[in-house]
Amino acid sequence: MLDEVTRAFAGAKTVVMTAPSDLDADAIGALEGLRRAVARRWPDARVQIVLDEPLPPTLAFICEPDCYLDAADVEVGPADLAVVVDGDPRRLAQAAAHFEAAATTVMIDHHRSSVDAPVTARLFDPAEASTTRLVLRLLDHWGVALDGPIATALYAGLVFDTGTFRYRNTTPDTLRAAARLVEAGVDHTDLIERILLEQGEGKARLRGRILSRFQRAAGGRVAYAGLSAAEGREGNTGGLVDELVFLRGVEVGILLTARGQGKVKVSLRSRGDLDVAALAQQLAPRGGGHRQAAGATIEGGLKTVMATVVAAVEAALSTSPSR
Ligand SMILES: [Mn+2]
Repeated sequence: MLDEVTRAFAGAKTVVMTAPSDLDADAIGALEGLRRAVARRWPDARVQIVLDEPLPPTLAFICEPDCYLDAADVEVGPADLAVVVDGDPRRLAQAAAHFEAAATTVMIDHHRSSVDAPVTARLFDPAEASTTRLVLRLLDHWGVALDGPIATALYAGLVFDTGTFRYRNTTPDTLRAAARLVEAGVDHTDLIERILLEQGEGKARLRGRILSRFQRAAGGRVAYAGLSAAEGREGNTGGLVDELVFLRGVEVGILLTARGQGKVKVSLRSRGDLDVAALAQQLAPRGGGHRQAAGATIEGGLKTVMATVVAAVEAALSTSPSR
């Protein structure tokens, strides 16, 4: 996989890179680490990053914000190589035109639901904690030495996707990679405060609403809460489902956020045996993610979708013994 992906980069004079929406620290960290590494390894290559949504302002400090362009503002020209990181290219919107116009396509990803993505070459490992860990593998293969900005970008993805080394995807290799990145110049505490601990006032208030209104199902093994479309606009809901799954006795947390236009965003977290990526795929054709953290967008009203999803989780749990 490393050789095939390296050959794709080595032969490219023009490269377009992207990541599907709901950009997080792993997606931006992977794009930035890769952008800087390509600039060092193949300085003559022209690299453009095109996105379907604006760069999240809270992540601007881990990258060079001017390099992140709106896919709709960039003319589609057939690049030699298109790269998608941290997600399936079938989830791209405007950026899909850029991706599909390229002669060669590469995916660097760890989402198990991306396994059958239609690309020329891939660096894919669903057992890997973050996409930035895969990018570090590639940098090592290329002989690109770590510097402060690259290490910071890669570390951002590693701490975000492991919840600061708390989730089950944290392995001895994850911690060794983390140690290397910190040695290369990451400010560990500053980065974790900015990426995981600090929150906007809107998000803090949403957290309060979720914690004051959640309900339980399946004999207490499930905790779920819903937010209206208006509430969902008050703040970023990323990661708030963790408040539900880490309630004592709970194995599956479900956060449902109405998105307007008859759609509901569903976030699922599991800390038992239930594979929520499989469940998300069953609930919606584009649903998916990781075994313990997944999501889907489902058509319908908040109450109807809530009833459907809770029933699906209860049915799935009924075949597995409680912890
Ligand atoms: Mn990721």
